[in-house]
Amino acid sequence: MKVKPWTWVALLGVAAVAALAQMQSKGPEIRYAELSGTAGLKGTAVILTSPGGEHEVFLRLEGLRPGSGVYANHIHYNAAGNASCQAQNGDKIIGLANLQPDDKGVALAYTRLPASVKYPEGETYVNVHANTPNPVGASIACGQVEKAGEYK
Ligand SMILES: [Cu+2]
Repeated sequence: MKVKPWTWVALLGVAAVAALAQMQSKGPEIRYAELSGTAGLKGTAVILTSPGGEHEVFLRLEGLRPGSGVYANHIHYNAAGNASCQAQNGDKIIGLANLQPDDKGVALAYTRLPASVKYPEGETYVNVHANTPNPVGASIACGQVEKAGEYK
């Protein structure tokens, strides 16, 4: 029997999906958030959870005022699993490294969290807080965390 060309395309497709699934089984679980906020603040958070359960959080925020100090930021969640930026109802937090803008107003922070920190169930968001008048003030930038991929 002669195999039609489209059959090969389909088989290659299946092989590619299987290969990707194989790769994902060894890779980290990936979450991300697109942050936006007051006065043109915007940024991105990427949260990698290794198969061993450790987390690495990369956060970049631009639009801060150069020389304006350090900014507290956290992953927020709650017991109901419905934490949202809009509601600002994530009353439980995982602390992240402070953000400090460079001379262009861009801040980068990297945080490693041990496997003993379980990533919260349900909805979570990354919140950056004002640093005046209190060291941890109101939200100035926020992004809802989405899941980009996970190993099975
Ligand atoms: Cu917070």
